Amino acid sequence: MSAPNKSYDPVEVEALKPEEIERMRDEALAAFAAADSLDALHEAKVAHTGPASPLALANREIGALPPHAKAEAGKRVGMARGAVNKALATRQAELEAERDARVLVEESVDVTLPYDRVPPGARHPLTTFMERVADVFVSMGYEIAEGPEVEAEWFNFDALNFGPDHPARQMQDTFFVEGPKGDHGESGVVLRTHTSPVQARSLLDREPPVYIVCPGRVYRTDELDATHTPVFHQIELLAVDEGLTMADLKGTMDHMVQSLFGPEMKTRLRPNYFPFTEPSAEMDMLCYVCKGESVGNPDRPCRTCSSEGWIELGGCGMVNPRVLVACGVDPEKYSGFAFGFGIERMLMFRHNVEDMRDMVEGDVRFTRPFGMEI
Ligand code: FA5
Repeated sequence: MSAPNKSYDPVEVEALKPEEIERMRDEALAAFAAADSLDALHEAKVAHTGPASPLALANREIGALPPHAKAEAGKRVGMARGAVNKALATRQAELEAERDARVLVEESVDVTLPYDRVPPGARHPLTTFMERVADVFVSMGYEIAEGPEVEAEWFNFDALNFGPDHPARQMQDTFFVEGPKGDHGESGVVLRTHTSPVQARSLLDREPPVYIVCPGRVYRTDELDATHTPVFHQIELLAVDEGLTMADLKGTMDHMVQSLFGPEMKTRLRPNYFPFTEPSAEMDMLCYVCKGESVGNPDRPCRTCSSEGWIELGGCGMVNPRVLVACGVDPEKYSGFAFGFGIERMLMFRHNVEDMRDMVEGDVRFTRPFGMEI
């Protein structure tokens, strides 16, 4: 093995010449200064301080120098590398600070902006009110029942003891989807005019005792005006059991109005006629605004009940035994009561709505004050 060359001069090694080292250093410093992003700086770092960079290669040359030349060459290369690393760290810090400042501006959040420009939707007050009424009966053990809106004429009329010539069957009152068919006038198809056909459907579907409540949409050929709409909602109640009387009907209705309007509320019955109930009645509830105190009291008029003290709720009565027979229920053993009323009218007087058209036009200025219940 040959000894190191004692006369070896580092200045003579091309890569270690002072001007070469200075050139490498200056090129590195220029590259760092020119880097205008952290990515560009990273590329410059690899090129000028990585294992294949000119200064790293020069550093490797030092190992082959004789001992007396190593120190001087090492010092020269070391100083150059120190300057390069320092410039790299300085430029790195500058570019990071620039990036942080830019991100702060670009990603800043204006906390004064509205948090949500799309107003949230909510269910219609008719829907939420109808469910609230149904819940009163569900809490008493009633079951929710449903029926089709496009209904057989038989369920809508015949099963409920409407005679063939009853005026409600006329085209002027009922939307017929299909007229009666054949020479014998077989049942046609109608848009149901009330929720009462669900009474017949429920009795055919179940064995007594039957306790059902049916909220739903119904249709009549009424013009849209302040108190009528051709599409509206009703709630139907039916109870069929042994020993039910009109007193059960009244007690149930008293409970409903007290749940919805307050404990001091009560109902009253007035005679009426429905083919499917016998006896039949119109049910009124005490005016929840004046509690009847406006009657005969001109100093305290009440707009809600027109100073009559009572508000009409809907129709009711004991289920006509003919309906029980048509649905296969023994009227000797079972009796029942039924009740049906319009949701729009109830919502109107509960919230002092003067025009029913406001409920159907879909204007959020009407629905918003009812709250955003979903
Ligand atoms: C009936 O529809 C019977 N089925 C109710 C019934 C059920 C009686 C069970 C006996 C036993 P009536 O035709 O009166 O009854 O309608 C009931 C309610 O529907 C009315 O009190 C009213 O509040 C509402 N109503 C009727 N027509 C309209 C309409 N065009 N727009 C809004 N509400 C209406």
